[in-house]
Amino acid sequence: MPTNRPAPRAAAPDRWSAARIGALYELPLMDLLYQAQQVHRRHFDANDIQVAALLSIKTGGCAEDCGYCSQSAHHATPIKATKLMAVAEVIEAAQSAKARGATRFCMGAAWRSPKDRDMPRLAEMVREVRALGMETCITLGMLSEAQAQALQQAGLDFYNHNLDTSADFYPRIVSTHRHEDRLETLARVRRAGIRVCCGGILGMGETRAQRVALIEQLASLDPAPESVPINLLIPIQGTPLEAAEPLDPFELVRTIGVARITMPTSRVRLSAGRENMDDAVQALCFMAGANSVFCGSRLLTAGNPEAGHDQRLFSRLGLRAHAAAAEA
Ligand code: SAM
Ligand code: DTB
Ligand code: SF4
Repeated sequence: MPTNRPAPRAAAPDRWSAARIGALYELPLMDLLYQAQQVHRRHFDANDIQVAALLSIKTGGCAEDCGYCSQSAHHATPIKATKLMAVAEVIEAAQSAKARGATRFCMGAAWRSPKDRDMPRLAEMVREVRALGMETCITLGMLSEAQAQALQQAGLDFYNHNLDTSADFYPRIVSTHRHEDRLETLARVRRAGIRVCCGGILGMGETRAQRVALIEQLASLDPAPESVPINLLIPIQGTPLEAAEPLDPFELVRTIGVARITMPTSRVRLSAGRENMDDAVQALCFMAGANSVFCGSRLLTAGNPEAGHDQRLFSRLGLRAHAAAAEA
């Protein structure tokens, strides 16, 4: 018998549980790629790729002990510590990146967290890069509420702060801060009204279950990060992870596909590790939903493919560099 009772409330939006994410990983690769492409095409132009440039604005001498990082003062790597760059130097680098086709400019500092006295200079960098019409992203370590607000005031588009791996594996990689500290900074960035760039590193010896847990945590941030960098470990001599077992490239492809499906509107960035990656593997990553890369022969301290190589690859694949940048 028909009733005039209101229809039951719509079910709560899908939560990506570990079981559901694990099931995506278990799919035959072709099925996972097909599903990821369908999701990708609903939200993005499948042949569009964003080109980002990266600049280390303060290199080395970091107090933290992240086991993968060339810039930690705890590891014997050849990286020399530098002071925070002058604004003019940063602008010059941003202008030349823009001339090479980058629409996003990411600035990275090897800090546990910035000092308050550095904030005015950092804010100026953000303002000036943005005035060039580029999208801005910065990564400075842990932030206080006031520091996050100062960056927002300067017009920062994205703050990068990675969870890097699952909460249970994190203490095996870093001992000088906690996974929860990362979450607290992410919450401050959100409260300040800055979009979040947050992802991780694969190939540090984590299990698939730990990769599942990382994606589960990223996808259940509310809202999910608008930008999700997936880094493949670049083993750095002198770090505890210098001899890490290389990851099966198809596991990287799967992780990108799973990130695409679980975070459908986020830009998934194929970040560190492309220098040693086969072009065909990169093409599979783009097919799985990656739609941004760093261009230029250096990341922060490690190598990256030459611009010419990337241009040829994009042209062989019919990929077009994304034109839109930040609204001035
Ligand atoms: N100090 C800040 C922090 O830790 O958030 C910002 C700089 S830190 C170098 C930025 C990110 O680079 C890390 O979170 C990590 O994901 C990535 N990264 C660093 N070294 C890497 C390596 N050897 N291989 C792959 N990714 C790496
Ligand atoms: C991110 O997730 N990857 C970029 C960016 N955010 C800052 C950094 C990659 C660093 C790779 C190692 C190096 O250059 O030292
Ligand atoms: Fe420092 Fe960031 Fe490197 Fe960790 S990842 S050692 S916090 S620069």
